[in-house]
Amino acid sequence: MSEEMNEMNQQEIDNEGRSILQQLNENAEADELSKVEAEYGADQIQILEGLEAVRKRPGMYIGTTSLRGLHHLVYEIVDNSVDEALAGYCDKIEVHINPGNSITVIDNGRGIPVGINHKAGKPAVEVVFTVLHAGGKFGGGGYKVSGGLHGVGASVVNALSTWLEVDICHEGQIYNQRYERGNICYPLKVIGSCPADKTGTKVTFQPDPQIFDDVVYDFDTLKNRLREMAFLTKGLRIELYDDREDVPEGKKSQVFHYEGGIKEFVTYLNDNKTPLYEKVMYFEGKKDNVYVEVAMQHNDGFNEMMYGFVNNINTPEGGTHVEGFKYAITKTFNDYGRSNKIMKDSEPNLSGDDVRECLTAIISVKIEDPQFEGQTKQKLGNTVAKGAVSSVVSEQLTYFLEQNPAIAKQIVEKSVLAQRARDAARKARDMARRKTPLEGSSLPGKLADCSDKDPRNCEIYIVEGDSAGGSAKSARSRATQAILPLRGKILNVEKARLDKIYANAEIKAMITAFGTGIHDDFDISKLRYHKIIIMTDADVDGAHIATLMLTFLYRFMPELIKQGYVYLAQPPLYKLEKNKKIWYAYSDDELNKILNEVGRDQNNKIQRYKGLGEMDAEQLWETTMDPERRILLRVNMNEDAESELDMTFTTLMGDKVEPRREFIETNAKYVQNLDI
Ligand code: TSJ
Repeated sequence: MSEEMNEMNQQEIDNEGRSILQQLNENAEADELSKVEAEYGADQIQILEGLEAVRKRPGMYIGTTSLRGLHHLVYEIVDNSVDEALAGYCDKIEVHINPGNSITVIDNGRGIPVGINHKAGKPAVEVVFTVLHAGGKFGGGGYKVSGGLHGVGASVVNALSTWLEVDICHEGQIYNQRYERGNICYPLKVIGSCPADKTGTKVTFQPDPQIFDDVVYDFDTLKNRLREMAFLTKGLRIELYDDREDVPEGKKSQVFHYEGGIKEFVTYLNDNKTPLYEKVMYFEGKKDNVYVEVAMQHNDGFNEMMYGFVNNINTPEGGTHVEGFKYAITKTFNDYGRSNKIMKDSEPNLSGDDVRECLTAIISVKIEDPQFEGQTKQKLGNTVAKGAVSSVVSEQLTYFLEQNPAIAKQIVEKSVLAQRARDAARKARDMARRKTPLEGSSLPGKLADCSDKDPRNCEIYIVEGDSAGGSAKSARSRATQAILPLRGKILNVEKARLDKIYANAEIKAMITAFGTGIHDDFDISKLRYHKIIIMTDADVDGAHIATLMLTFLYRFMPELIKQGYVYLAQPPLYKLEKNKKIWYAYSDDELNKILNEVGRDQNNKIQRYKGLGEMDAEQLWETTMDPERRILLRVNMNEDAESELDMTFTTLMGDKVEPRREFIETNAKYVQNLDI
C-alpha cells in the first residue's frame, strides 16, 4: 500500500519536475536517457546563475534588505508549511529564534519529497532549495499560497543565508542536506531514524550579514505575523519560541491556534468594543476556483475595520475581493430592509458607508495566480474575485438574515440612523462652508491668533481649560504663537456620530483655526500653523484629554500627524527653589538629579505642579512655551502599523476600562522625544 502511494507521489513529482525544467530550458529535446544526463550539467550552471542573481539583487526577490526583509525570510519558509496545512496534511508549525539569530521552522506535514526527480536527476528537495521559483507545488492540487511581496520561495531564503540545513522525516528515516550561500555541501543523505509513522520537515537557516543590514530578529514582529497566519488558517497551531539568551519572561514563547479562524479574528478585533449582537457571521464557499471566507460583526462604535487578505497576504489597498464584499452587503441589506419594511419606500437606498458603519470584517480569498496592482502592488486585480466574493456573501448573508431576523433588524436600523446622521453632517458641512467665503473671516472667537502670517513660523497651542488658556495668552510670543483654549474634555470622536462631531464647538474651533478643512476638503497647503502643540496638565486627566485630541486628529486629519506637525508640550512636574534660585524638573529622575547637585537641605522648597493653572504667565513661558528652553514631543505615526494603531485608538477610546489604563501608562510608545 505504502509502496503504491510512494509510486504515485513519484509520478506526480515527475510531472511537475518536467514543468520546472521546461521553465529553465524550453528548447530541450532529445531522447529520454541522454537528455537527463546532458541536462544535469547544464542545469547546474543555470541553478548557480539563478541563486547568484538573488544574492546580487536581493531587493528584487524580497523587496528590501532591511529588518523587514530579514523577517520576510521566515514568512517565506513558514508559508510552505501553511500550504501543507491548507492541503490538509499538517496541523502544527513551530518557529524557533535560536541563539545567534538563526531560525528553525518545523512542521508535521508529509515532508518535502526526497525521491529522485528523474528529469532533474536529483532529489526533489534539492530542486526546492536550489532552483529559483521551484518552491511551488508538486502536484496534488490546492493553492500555492506563496506569501510575501514577491511570491518567491525556499531557494531565495537559501541563497540569502550563510548556511541552511533541511531535515526530512519520511518512512522511518531522517534525510538531511546542507547548503552554504546557496551551494550544496553534500548530496542528500540519511542521518538517522525516526518513528515510521512520523513525517515532517525541519529547516534551519542563518541569514547572511553580508546581505542584511541587521540580522537580529524581533519577537513581536514575528509574533504579530504568525498570529495573523494562524487566524487565517483555521485549526492550524503555530508555536513561536525565542530561544536566545536573556529573553524577558513573557517574550519567550507564544502559541496561536484558532479553531474558528477569521471568525475569531473578528472577535479579537472587536475585543475592546461592545458588539451590536453576539454572533459573528461567517461565510465560506468556493466559486470559479476562488476560495472565499468572510467573517463580520458590527459593534457600537462608529468606525469600520475591514481587512482584506489574498492567499494570507494583507491587501491594504483592497481590490476586487473587497469590492465584491462591499457590493454584496450593500445590496443584501437594502433588499432585506425593503422587503421587510424596515426601510420606508420613500427613503433612499442605504449607501455602502451606511451599512459598513461600525462594521468589523475580514475578507480572505485564496486564488491561483493573484494579480496585484496599484501604487504599492497591494491591491488585488483579478476580476474573478469580485464575482466570487459577491456571490458567496450575497447568498449566505441573505440566508443568515432570514434565520436571524432580530439581528437583521438591528443592523438595518443602525444603518438607517447612520444614513440620517451622514445626511445631517453633510448639511452641517455645507453650511459651514457657505459661512466662510472669505478666508480667515470667521476664526473662532476664543482664538488668540499670532500676527505672523507665514505658517512655517507659526505655532498654535491647544490649551486645556480657560484659566490655563488665559496664562498662555499673556505668556506667549504674539508674533508666532497662537492660543486656542478648549473647555474641559473634548468630544470622544470614537463614540459620537458625525453630525454631533461637526456640531461640537471645540472641534469646530480647531477645524477653523487650522484652516485645512477635513475629509474630502482637507488641504494641507492651507494649514495655518506648522506646529500644532497640545498643552495639557501633566496628570492622568491631562493625558486623557491629549489622547482625545490625538484621536480626533488621527481620525479626521491624519496627514497632520503623518507629516509631523503635531506636538505635545511638556510642562514641568516640579519647581525647586533654593537661595532665590529656581530649577524646574520634568520627571522624578530629574528632580533627584537636581537634588543631588544642590544638596537635600531643609530649606529646599519643592512644589509639585498639579496643573498648568498653578503656573503664572512668566513660569509658563520659561518652562513650557519658550522655544529656546521648552521640550516638545513630536507625535509619530508609523504607517506600517496603521492597523495596529487603529487597535490602539480603539483600545483607548473603547468601552472597557482595563485596556485603556494600560495604554495611558505606556503611551510614550508612539511619542518620540524631540528637543527643540
Ligand atoms: F520552504 C521549504 F521548502 F523549505 C519548506 C517546505 C520548509 C518547511 C519548514 C516545510 C516545507 C514543507 C513542504 N512542509 N511540507 C511540505 N510538503 C511538500 O513539499 C509536499 C509533500 C508531499 C507532496 C505529495 O504530493 O506527496 C507534495 C508536497 C508539496
